[in-house]
Amino acid sequence: MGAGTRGASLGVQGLFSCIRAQSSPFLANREIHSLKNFNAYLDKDTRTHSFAKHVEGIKERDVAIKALIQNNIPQNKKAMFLTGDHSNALSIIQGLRHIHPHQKIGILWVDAHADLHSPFTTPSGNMHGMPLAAILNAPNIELRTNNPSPQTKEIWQSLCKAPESSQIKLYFAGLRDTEKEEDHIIDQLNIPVLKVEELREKGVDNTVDQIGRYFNDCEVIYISFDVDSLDPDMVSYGTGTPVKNGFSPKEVTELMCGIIKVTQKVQYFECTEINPLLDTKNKMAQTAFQILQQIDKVL
Ligand SMILES: [Mn+2]
Repeated sequence: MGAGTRGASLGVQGLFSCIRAQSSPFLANREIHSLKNFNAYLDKDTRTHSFAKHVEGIKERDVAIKALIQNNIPQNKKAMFLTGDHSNALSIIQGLRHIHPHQKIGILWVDAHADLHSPFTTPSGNMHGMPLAAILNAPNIELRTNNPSPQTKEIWQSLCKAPESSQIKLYFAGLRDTEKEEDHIIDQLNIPVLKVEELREKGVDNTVDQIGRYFNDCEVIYISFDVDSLDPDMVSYGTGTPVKNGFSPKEVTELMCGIIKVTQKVQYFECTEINPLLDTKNKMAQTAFQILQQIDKVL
């Protein structure tokens, strides 16, 4: 529902297919909770919500995601979230803030995009570009380009609500396709950004130390891995918004595993935006599964 291109909802099935094709024990002995599919909302008229497409469905899913987290993930439990598009992260992180109401949560956002748009600035209306603006409650009214409907504004505001005592500290990795409205928030809130070239110049160990230090005052860390952080020419175009010149699978694996090992605070890991309909032979899901296996060993 959050993506502009259809097919991301098949991403998790694509991942499960390749796990099963390899007869991997990855899914065995694991507590698995699934969410129902809300895609009937894709067939509804979206004109009321042109600056937050399918936001009614995303709101219904928000309630379901938060309930799933509340009922199944106690505060000390580790969890891996496999999602269709990146709008899910909005509700996952807001839900996790309810089970960590007094803690500072570090977020490592591994993505080609900053996902910092709001209904007031979005050029597309696609909500997978908005999760972080909701989480940071940064609607960016000063740079508004759109006039969302009262109905959109009301639902958007409800998605932005989180326990006030929970704090968020964000670090970007792999950003290379942002808009000026997003750059404004990055500057304003002083959010650090690791570029692909910077990782190559400094090396993984130095980079991991630097990010680890940044998260020193966080009690728990969430890594959000959008597969479009990967280089499509090296890996696959099986994702909704591919951007050239991204990380290699090895680089992104070493970076994320390094953060997990150095901080010992990563409790939540998310993998998102695999789109098998845009892929050849499920290559993106296969690559993501290789990465997930490495993550699972150290998480
Ligand atoms: Mn994203």
